Parts: sequence; C-alpha cells; structure tokens
Amino acid sequence: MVKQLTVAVVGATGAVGTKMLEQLEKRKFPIGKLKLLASKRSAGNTLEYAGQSYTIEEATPEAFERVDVALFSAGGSVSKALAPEAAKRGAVVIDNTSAFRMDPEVPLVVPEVNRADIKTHNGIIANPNCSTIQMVVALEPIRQTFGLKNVIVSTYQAVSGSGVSAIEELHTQSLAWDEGKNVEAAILPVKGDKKHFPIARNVLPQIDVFTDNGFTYEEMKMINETKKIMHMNELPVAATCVRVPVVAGHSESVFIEVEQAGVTVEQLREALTGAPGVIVQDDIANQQYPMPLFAEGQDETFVGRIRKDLSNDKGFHLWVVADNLLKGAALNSIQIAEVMVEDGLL
Ligand code: 25A
Ligand code: L14
Repeated sequence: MVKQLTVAVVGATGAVGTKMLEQLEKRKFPIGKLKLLASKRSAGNTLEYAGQSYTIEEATPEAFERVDVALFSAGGSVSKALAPEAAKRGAVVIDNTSAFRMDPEVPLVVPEVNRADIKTHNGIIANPNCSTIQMVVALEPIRQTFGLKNVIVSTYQAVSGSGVSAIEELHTQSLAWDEGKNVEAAILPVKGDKKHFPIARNVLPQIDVFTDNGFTYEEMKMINETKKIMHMNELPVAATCVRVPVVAGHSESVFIEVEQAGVTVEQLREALTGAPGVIVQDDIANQQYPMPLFAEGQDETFVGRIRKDLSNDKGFHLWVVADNLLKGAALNSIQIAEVMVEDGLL
C-alpha cells in the first residue's frame, strides 16, 4: 500500500502550475491531500483537479504545515521567500525556479541523468532550466557511449517559458497584425527590462537579462546547469538562447564533440535509440525530424537531423525538441517526486 501524500502546488494558476496538476492526475501520483497555492490575487478562486473543485489559498509560510511535497513554480522571488519556510516545516520542496539551482547544498536533477543525486537533499531539490533538461537527456546516452568533450547550442524557445502573460502577448500581437492594428510589446524579451519588442513575426536574441560577460542569464543557466547535472565541471559549453513565435516546445541546434575517434552517425543514432526519455525521429528520406508543434503534450525528448561534421571527425550536429512545460518543467518535477516515492525517500 503506497503512502498517500499531502502535496502543495505553489503557482498553481500559472503556465507550469496548471501542467503540474495535469501531470499529477495523469500519472496517478499518490495524493491524500492537495493544496493549491498562489498569490493573493487568486486566493478564493477555484481550480478543478480529478473532477473535484479546490479553493486556491494564498501561499504563506503557515500554508506548508503538514505538507509532504511542495512543488514550486511561482518565480524566483517567491521560492527564495517560501521554499526555506516549507522545508523548515518538514516538506520536501521541488523548485522550478533558478533560485537554488547552483547552491552546492541543493541537488539539481534530471532523473534520466543523475537520479542518485536526489538522496543528498536537505529539504530542497531544484528542477533545472527547461532548455538544459532536454539537452542533457539527449547528451547523457552519447556521453555514456562515446564520451563528451564540447557542447555548443543555439536554442529556439517558445513563449510559454516566460509564463501566461507572454503567451497572451503573442496571441494579442498576432491578432493585431492580422487586423492591421498597432502591435504593442510590454512583456518580452524580459518582463521589467528597459525595452520590449514584438515577438509576433519576429525572433528575439535575448532570453532573461544580460550578464557582465555578454551572455544572458538563460545562456549562463544552460552552461552552468549542464556541468552540474552531468558532474562535468571541465566540460566546455556555449549557448545562444533565442525566442521564437512558438507557443509550446523548445527546439535546439546542438553541436557536440565526442571523445572517441571514428564514431559513425549510425553508431550515434543507435546510442540514442531506446535511451531513457529519448525518441529518435531521424529519417530525412521521409522528411522525418522533430518539430515543436508535434512535441507539444508529449513526455519525451525528440532527436533528429543527426549529422557528422564535415571537417571534424569527432563533431556531430543534432536537432533536439521537447515540450518545455512538460519535460522542461512540470513533468520533470513530478518524475523527481516519483523517484522519491519509489526509493522510499518520502
Ligand atoms: O520573473 P520571475 O519572478 O522569476 O517569474 C517568472 C514567471 O515565470 C513563470 C511564472 O509565471 C513566473 O511568475 N515560471 C516560473 N517557473 C517557470 C518555469 N520553470 C515559469 N515559467 C516557465 N517555466 P506564470 O504566469 O506561469 O505563473 C505565475 C504563477 O505564480 C503565482 N504567483 C505570482 N506571484 C506569487 C505567486 N504565488 C504566490 N505568491 C506570489 N507572490 C501566480 O499566481 C501564478 O500561479 P497569481 O495568482 O499571481 O496568478 C493568477 C493569474 O493572474 C494573472 N497575473 C499575473 N501577473 C499579474 C496578473 N494579474 C494582474 N496583475 C499581475 N501583475 C495571470 O494571468 C495568472 O494566470
Ligand atoms: O529558469 O523565459 O527555468 O523561457 C525557463 C524559461 C526562466 C525563463 C527557468 C523563459 C525559466 C525562461
């Protein structure tokens, strides 16, 4: 008999929070009691879960009394303020924000890659950045088989990564274009930055704010988190993160160099075929390759366009696509919780 757990979802009304509820129900997570938490704005409203109506409460420190697992996705500032409060009250926090990811005391986990790290937690476990998760799911089987010595990635990221308001902005701007009206931008590239640019009919080479070295924070997250999850501090990683007018599903063009010489495309494809969480879609004769429109709603990370570099024997190019709100966020969090149940850690 599986223990029934008290689960809290913080940011339950958000882009990721609503997917968390969907996944908890779909995957039959053993929930005894469910608490839906959000900001004061939403307190008193109701949400459906498994055919039952739940009233949303304001997320306060006291709301975490007797909670076993708290899934956070309400932004970094909310996590910084409330995750320690939840952990102090005995809850295990699985946090979707960047607040604690690089804290050496906090495991940063993608179950297909480093599930063993979960057991070192001190009350908080971090869920990595969406673009990082799908990339390491594809890189891990390659690293295991051939070794890995260089990664250069360019992303094509969906607006849903920036939350409900960014999804609304793409819709509103697209309608304005079609109706010949003024296209206004207020959210992207980054909520609260000095300037905003339209995302409809555009591509934005900025996700999150810039850091002193010329890379954005999103790019630095991919660089630092990849090394931490794969336990490869010395691995060279470079990233360029770009927003495209897609609602759901991040795409990535990834260049890698493997350690082993003479690896063929067929061998690389074989290493990826059947790897945990990976589906290979790579049949160019039949125009088969991953696309975000078809990855939406799917659990797996799709890999295609596998090519060997024309001048570098150890170089390969891959095209990697996944649903950023599922494997990139909500699903990965629930998978972490499932591993904890399986391993008797909850
Ligand atoms: O920049 P930050 O702070 O790091 O935040 C990043 C944003 O990214 C999303 C999430 O936005 C977050 O706010 N996010 C977080 N992790 C993510 C990930 N891994 C991620 N996105 C992708 N991948 P969101 O819109 O998806 O969801 C926000 C959720 O957080 C709740 N929340 C906000 N402040 C809170 C809080 N909960 C507790 N305490 C707080 N102080 C938020 O609840 C939502 O669940 P809500 O009640 O604020 O939102 C209900 C509806 O209100 C609308 N709305 C949003 N902002 C405003 C607003 N209405 C009026 N004024 C506003 N300023 C939204 O439409 C929302 O649906
Ligand atoms: O760090 O705007 O998990 O697409 C990932 C999505 C930050 C925002 C994170 C976006 C978020 C990002």
